[in-house]
Amino acid sequence: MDISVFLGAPGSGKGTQAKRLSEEAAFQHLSTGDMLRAAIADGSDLGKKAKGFIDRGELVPDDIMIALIDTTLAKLPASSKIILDGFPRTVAQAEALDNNPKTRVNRAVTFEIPEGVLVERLTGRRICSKCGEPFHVKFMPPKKDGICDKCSGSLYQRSDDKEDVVKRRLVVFQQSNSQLLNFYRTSQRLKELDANAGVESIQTNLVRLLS
Ligand code: G5P
Ligand code: MG
Repeated sequence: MDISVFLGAPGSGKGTQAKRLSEEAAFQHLSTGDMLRAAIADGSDLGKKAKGFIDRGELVPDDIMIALIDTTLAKLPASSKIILDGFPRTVAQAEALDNNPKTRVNRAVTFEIPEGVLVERLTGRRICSKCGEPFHVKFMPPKKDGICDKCSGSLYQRSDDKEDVVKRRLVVFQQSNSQLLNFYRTSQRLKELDANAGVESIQTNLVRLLS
């Protein structure tokens, strides 16, 4: 497997860019946040365990997340080119990937962005309930209010994109991010991306970093 992990603050654009690359190039996009939200919508055991943590803006415990990603990766062919969006969030999760030779991470891209822009990006985010396309009420508004440009699905706001939860998510991110960056920096796998540059130019730079 070829595994790239996307690191970066909530709202830094990981999901937006990973979705574009999975549509335009041969990358498989795996977002642990999307998996957990799907589990909550299904009412599964995993969803029941994760919901409280997500709604408070806290991390879901490592043992749950490591088991989820292990099972997901085990089902994929060895030739897969994978983007992990939102995993790992802790050094324990990063070590779990590396401990299995089949899932050792090839590179980690950190989405660098000034913290000041993130609250507005997150509280203004809207997502298509049908195809998952992300929009923003100000920066990427849909052509028709509340309706997806791509598939005409209706747009919704994530329950953890309310301002108080967003602020907690940003604090939680700061608590573990520098250790995670050090983990990949010391093993020469860390690549820095300017994530405050416009969607198209970010994508061009990203493709270069992933090749
Ligand atoms: P998630 O789902 O992984 P976060 O908090 O890590 O959530 P999030 O919020 O999904 O990350 P993102 O994917 O980086 O952020 O951002 P995005 O959706 O692409 O873009 C945000 C907004 O900015 C959108 O409106 C978009 O249109 C706009 N935008 C994007 N690019 C640009 C740009 O270039 N310019 C401009 N102007 N705007 C742009 O995790 C959710 C929860 O799940 C649990 C945790 O509880 C977590 O809080 N969880 C885990 N817990 C433990 N371990 C794990 N590994 C976990 N994974 C998930
Ligand atoms: Mg995301």
